[in-house]
This record gives sequence, structure tokens and C-alpha cells, in this order.
Amino acid sequence: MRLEKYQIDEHNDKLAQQHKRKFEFLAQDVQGVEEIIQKLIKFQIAIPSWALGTGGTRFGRFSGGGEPRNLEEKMEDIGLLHQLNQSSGAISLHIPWDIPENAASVKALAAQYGLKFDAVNSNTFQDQPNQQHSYKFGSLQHVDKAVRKQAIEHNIEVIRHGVELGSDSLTVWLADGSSFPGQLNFRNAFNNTLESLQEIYAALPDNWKVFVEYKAFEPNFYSMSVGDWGQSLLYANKLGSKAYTLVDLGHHLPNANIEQIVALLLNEGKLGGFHFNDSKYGDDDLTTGSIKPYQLFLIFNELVEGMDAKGMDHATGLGWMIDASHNIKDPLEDLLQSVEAIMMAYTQALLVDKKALEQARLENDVVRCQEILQHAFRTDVRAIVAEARLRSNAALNPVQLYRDLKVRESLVAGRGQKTVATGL
Ligand code: LRH
Ligand code: MN
Ligand code: MN
Repeated sequence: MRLEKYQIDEHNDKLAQQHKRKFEFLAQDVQGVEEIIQKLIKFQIAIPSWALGTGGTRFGRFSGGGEPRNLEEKMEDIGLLHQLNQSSGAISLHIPWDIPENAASVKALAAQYGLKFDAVNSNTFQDQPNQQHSYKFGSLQHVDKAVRKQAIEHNIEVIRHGVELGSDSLTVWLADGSSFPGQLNFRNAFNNTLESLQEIYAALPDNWKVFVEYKAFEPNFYSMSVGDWGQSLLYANKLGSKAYTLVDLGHHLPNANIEQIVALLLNEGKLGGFHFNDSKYGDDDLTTGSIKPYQLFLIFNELVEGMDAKGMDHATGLGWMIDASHNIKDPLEDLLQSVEAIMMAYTQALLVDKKALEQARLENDVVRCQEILQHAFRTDVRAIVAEARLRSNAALNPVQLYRDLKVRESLVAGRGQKTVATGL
């Protein structure tokens, strides 16, 4: 399914007057609003192929119907999102959940939808049918070299798929770890993991990056072999200049100061990218910005400040990905909400008066520091984000248009009620 240009235009025409009033009112008070809009237009967030179906739970999966049945349909769904917001111009594949058998035709289809291939993800946390060795006791860390070798080869295979599709990064997330004290020799697990990562690293093309994603717990609950940003950074530093740390917002122990982690990784030149989501308890994979929007803003505040200090391009300097999946929402509506929340946090961060903040810090004026940050955070920037969409021929209100056009109903009609997309 594709939207027709007139459908977006009609929707925008209906909302035009109201939008104009809100935007002009806001623009009066925002310095450099044009520059902000240009930055928003450039900023693209990759959609994970595994977020297009209902999932994210070990318990029941309640499909809303019309889920994509293959990679082509997943691209179709992301193509729809991109038409609605023009900010979702990339797809992140998870292999073997996605198997791009005919790379040339997959690439051609992606181009039709205006999609690029973001990081490719390997999967050594599940056993696949016909796999020789099991990952029950880990993959890259495994005590048995044959298991490690199998996991290394899988990662190299994923790189090969990525190269064919025009991706330029690999994300490695490991479930490796232990669930009981005594189960693992921590040092051996670390050294095995490092050695395995080094073999994968050696297979990276020159222009590629590898992102080492950390996670504090789950599925292992006593130790994780890439359990936090410190361990990830150790691996990344030992691997070399193409290796970076990836921050998934749901992968920390409760109350971790993620914005500080982000600031320091950026300072070290070792921040690779993000998996955006939100959480109340653990790796909840909830809609980005749905629980802690202030935290998301504070993270973007560090990103904008740190990237500007290093002269990095906001849109291309890091990998921007969503990693969320849903059990009760329509996954496409959910993704529209996540993208919107990210764009809002980015806009608010661009509004922060950095000079005044630095001055207030020098004067130890703590109250003023808070005022400056919260002034930006409490600004309702939705009309600026909507204006950026309008100028890119996207919808002023993507969720509303999605509903008005009964997109889900059409997908159900075309694909059936009982379809299940691959993923968690
Ligand atoms: C692990 C994780 C990792 C996986 C994805 C499916 O919790 O965040 O990024 O690849 O979920
Ligand atoms: Mn993740
Ligand atoms: Mn996760």
C-alpha cells in the first residue's frame, strides 16, 4: 500500500490554518527557527524491522492483524511511515529474522520507498533450525571454541548481507552471561568474547563500524558479558577505531544517569548510536518518550552540545535507531509516536540557550541552570516539528491521517487478520 500525494495534501489543507496560527505564534519566540527546521528535515530515524509486528513480551502476543509476512512487506510498512512523517527513511534488519535472499531486488524496493539500510543486527541469542551448536550457554563467550566459531561466522555472514544492501554498520548484542554465581569464569568469558569480536572486527569493510550493545540483565540474571557501558567501552577500545558503544535506553540498571553516560562516550569519540525506547522497570521497550520524556530531552541536550563541540553532523554522526516492540498498540502508530517524541526532544535540545547555560554554570547559579533547561523542555515544540514535516510533504498529523485513511484496515484486508511478523 502506498499513499497518494493528494491524500497527504488534503489532510494538510484541512489542518493548515490551525497549524499556521500555532507555528507563527511559536516562531516569534524561537531564535533561529529556520535553522532548526532544516536540521529536523535532515534528521532520520531508522525503524527496526522487528518492531512492525506485535511482540515485546514472553507471554501472549495479540496480533492486531495485517502484520508484515516477509521483508518486502516490512519495507512496505516503513515506506508508509516514511510517507507519513518523512523522518523514517531507514530500516535496520535483524538476521536471520530477515533474510534478504535477493539483495538486488530488496535494494531496489527500498529505493522505491526512499529507504536506506541502517545497521544490520546479528542474532546469536536464539538457536535456529538446523544449527549445529546451541547458544544455550552463550555464543562469543562460549567455553567451546566450536560454538564461538559458529557465532563468529554468523556475524561475518550478517556483514556480507549488509554489504550487499549498502549498510555500513553491524550491531552486536549478546545474551551471553551467566545466571548463577560460579557458572562462569568472568575473565575467560571476557577474553573469549574479545577474541571473537576481534575476528568479527577483522571482517569489517574499511568504511564500516561495529556497535557493541550492552545490557545489564536479561536473559542472564547474574552476569552479562557486555553488561554496561564500561564493558562495552573496554571492548570498543581494544578492538579499534571502527568499534563503538551502542546505547539502548532500556539496558541500564534502574535510575542510571544515561545522559552522563552519553556525554562521556561522546567525549571519548566512542558513542556509536542509539536504540531508542522507554521503560519504567527494565528493558520494557515501550514507546520512546512515553514514560520519561525529560530524560530523553536531557540525553538530546548532551548530544547536541557534545556533537556541536566535536563538529559532528547531527543527522549522520551517530546511528539513530528505535528498538521498541508492542503488544497492545498498533505497531505503526506506536512507531509514529516514537519518532515524534524523538523529534520533539531533539527540537527542545536545539532550543537550549547554551551560552547562557555555560555562563550560569560558571557562576554556580544552579537555579538559573535549571530554569534554562526547563524553559526549553517546557516549550511546546510540536508546531515546529509539524512545520518540518509540512515542508517535506509529510503529514501535519501522521497518526490522525493514518487513522483517517484506515491504513491498518487496508493492511488487514490485503494480508489477513492472522499474520505474525518475525521478531521477539
Ligand atoms: C536486546 C535488544 C537487542 C536485540 C533486540 C531485539 O534486548 O535490545 O538490541 O537485537 O533487543
Ligand atoms: Mn536494543
Ligand atoms: Mn533490549
